[in-house]
Amino acid sequence: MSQPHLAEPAAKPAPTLQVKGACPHDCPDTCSLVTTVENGIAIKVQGNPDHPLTDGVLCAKVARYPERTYHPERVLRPLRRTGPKGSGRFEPVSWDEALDDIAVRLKAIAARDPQAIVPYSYAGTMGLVQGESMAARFFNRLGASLLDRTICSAAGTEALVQTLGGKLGMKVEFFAQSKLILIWGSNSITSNLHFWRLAQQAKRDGARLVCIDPRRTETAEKCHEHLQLLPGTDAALALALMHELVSNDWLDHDYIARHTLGWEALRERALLWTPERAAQVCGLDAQRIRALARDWGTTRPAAIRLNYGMQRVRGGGNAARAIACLPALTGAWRHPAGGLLLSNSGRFPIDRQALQRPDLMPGGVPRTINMSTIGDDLLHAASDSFGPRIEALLVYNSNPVAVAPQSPRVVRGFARDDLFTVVLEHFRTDTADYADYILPATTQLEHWDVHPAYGHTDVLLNRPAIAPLGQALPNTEIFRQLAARMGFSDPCFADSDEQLCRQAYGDRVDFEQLLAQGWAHLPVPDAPFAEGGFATPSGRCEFFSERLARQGLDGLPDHLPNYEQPGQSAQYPLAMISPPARNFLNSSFVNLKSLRDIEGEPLLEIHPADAAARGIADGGFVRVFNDRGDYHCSARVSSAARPGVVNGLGVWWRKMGARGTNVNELTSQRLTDLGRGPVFYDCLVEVEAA
Ligand SMILES: Nc1nc2c(c(=O)[nH]1)N[C@H]1C(S)=C(S)[C@@H](COP(=O)(O)OP(=O)(O)OC[C@H]3O[C@@H](n4cnc5c(=O)[nH]c(N)nc54)[C@H](O)[C@@H]3O)O[C@H]1N2
Ligand SMILES: Nc1nc2c(c(=O)[nH]1)N[C@H]1C(S)=C(S)[C@@H](COP(=O)(O)OP(=O)(O)OC[C@H]3O[C@@H](n4cnc5c(=O)[nH]c(N)nc54)[C@H](O)[C@@H]3O)O[C@H]1N2
Ligand code: SF4
Ligand SMILES: [Mo]
Repeated sequence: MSQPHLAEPAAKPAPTLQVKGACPHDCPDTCSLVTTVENGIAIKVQGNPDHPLTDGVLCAKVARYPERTYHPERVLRPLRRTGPKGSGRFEPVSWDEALDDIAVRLKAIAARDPQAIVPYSYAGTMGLVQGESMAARFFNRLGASLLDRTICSAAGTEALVQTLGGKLGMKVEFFAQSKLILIWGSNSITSNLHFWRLAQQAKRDGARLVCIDPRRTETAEKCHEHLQLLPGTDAALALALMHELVSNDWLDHDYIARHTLGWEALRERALLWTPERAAQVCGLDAQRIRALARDWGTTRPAAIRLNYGMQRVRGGGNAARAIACLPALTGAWRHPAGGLLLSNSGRFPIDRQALQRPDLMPGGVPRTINMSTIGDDLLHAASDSFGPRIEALLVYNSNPVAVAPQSPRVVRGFARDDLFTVVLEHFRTDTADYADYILPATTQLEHWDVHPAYGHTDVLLNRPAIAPLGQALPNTEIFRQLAARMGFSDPCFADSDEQLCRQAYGDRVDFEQLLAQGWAHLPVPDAPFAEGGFATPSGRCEFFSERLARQGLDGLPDHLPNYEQPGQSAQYPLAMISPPARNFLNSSFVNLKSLRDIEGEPLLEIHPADAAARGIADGGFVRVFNDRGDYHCSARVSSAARPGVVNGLGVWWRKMGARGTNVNELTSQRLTDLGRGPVFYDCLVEVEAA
């Protein structure tokens, strides 16, 4: 625990507080925070040394939270647009003026059809309270369109649901005891730092670490082995591993017989995937596939840390399904340090009925808008199949103009003069520039919340450490006040944030412990599937999914080639992926100078051979383009990129990038095989020196 500032030359000792909170970001680690407050000012944010997984350590981003919180560009008053959309010209107005006008506008639209109003929110905060609680009640009561929140994890989620029965997996702590860890589609040092510490512990105890990633990331460099496959070819690799498990009989026949479904069919499918065939598809050497199969088939305990990076392609759902079959084949689940972890967020159900109150919906279930196609949807005319044209958009906890695919379409949609847009934000993001009203929201240091995690199995409470800055209000309070103006009188609109925190888990979590300690372990089993007990309809690990077959889909996992495959187009010969930059979190933190200075500028990594063929020099300015748009940035000539694949590190604010562009200028709005998720990493481009 940090010491109060003793060196301060204060006449009287400053009242120093240490307040426990939770990191709100969309990161698997969900760290426990300790904020040091002096005279009402947060001076330091540190990792809680008493929370085992956080262990006193934060990433560089959140360690800079005071810089973000007290940033001179925080929006601290409601703002009304005065210039054309996108111009960023606003004037301050009072809360009453803003909320009264917003309510009048929404009432008029709702009188025609409330489904013309669309909420747009994602993972600015993962909190259950400042995320979908009061906001969801508001939109449910209004009868607004529903939002399918697909932008991050939809394909992988659906894959886990179909295969294991839910977002369930190993307890992360046990990775420290694994003897083989496949880090698959994840740059752990960047995006899952506290897992990486466990992997390091395992490595010191003799574990072998293998990274499977098209990019030579900082994580790949520190693993014993790196399989630098082509993007979107993971299912082929997984099937070839199965081929070898079968051929060499590295199978746990007892586990397969008792706890899986569809083995005969999967076996036949796998036998079609010789290592040679997969090697061609993946751009790998067949011998290395064989060696990896041997490792997986003969090492105990063996574990896979899968992350969402590999499911952002056409076949992402099938690929995650194929990988999720691997632990059952070898009985890896028998040991707590064996199996797989993508997400554990389904481990302990949240009381969403209580938080979101779907029973408030006035009519039937409204139409659903997929957040991953917001560009097209904003430009969609009314039709029988689509429903009403979108007339109003209320954005909170998200920056879609920067993060949603195919931004030229997104920008056109947001620029519509007949669209009424309200953005609840901390900053004037790319999205806020298109708002009719920007409403100042509190940050994590200023409000209550409760946080489940997807990379571990603790729940955390976030207490406000400081009073709201300026006129900022929590999202909940903004929707409470809007609800009052809309005439929504259900008593649930009066629930306080602390009450909402308690409702999230009801009495299944000891709230007094959360208040006292800041976090609580959830009661979850150490080895969830040691004795089977999968959450699927059959109770087995479903290699074959009857539910998928009934939807007319393949009941078995297979390799589905990318929509945009390298070699397919002479015009656009390079595949582009756009994984996260280490010092940003999606588009958050891009406006923090200290972090932006570390990242430097928007970059495209390109292999020396691809660069040479195009006369591109390291550090030179390039135009990256396809039929969807142009992205301007600097080239980093590096073998971090494999030949034929370029890496456009994300996700910069457009207005801080060159010529007002970012990497989503190029990505498409096509959707994944399962879950209707985005395909950010399924994208062909060409690059030229500019
Ligand atoms: N610092 C930082 N941390 C973050 C984030 C961030 O933006 N910055 N984002 C957060 C969010 S929103 C999420 S969802 C999580 C998870 O975040 P993810 O988006 O999964 O992030 P990464 O761990 O970087 O994993 C992506 C990795 O997958 C690789 N990859 C791309 N295509 C393929 C493919 O086809 N196959 C395989 N095998 N690999 C592929 C990329 O090169 C990259 O190294 O991390 C969170 N943590
Ligand atoms: N090309 C490409 N695009 C990607 C990705 C990629 O890898 N490549 N990753 C995708 C992924 S995995 C994800 S999850 C999405 C994420 O996209 P978003 O969900 O949009 O996440 P952020 O970019 O972090 O933006 C969150 C915004 O919410 C605001 N915010 C934070 N807390 C609060 C709050 O309490 N109240 C209010 N009102 N606002 C708040 C922040 O200031 C920030 O501007 O991006 C996706 N886009
Ligand atoms: S972003 Fe992740 S690693 Fe950083 S403080 Fe938050 S939870 Fe921890
Ligand atoms: Mo995400």
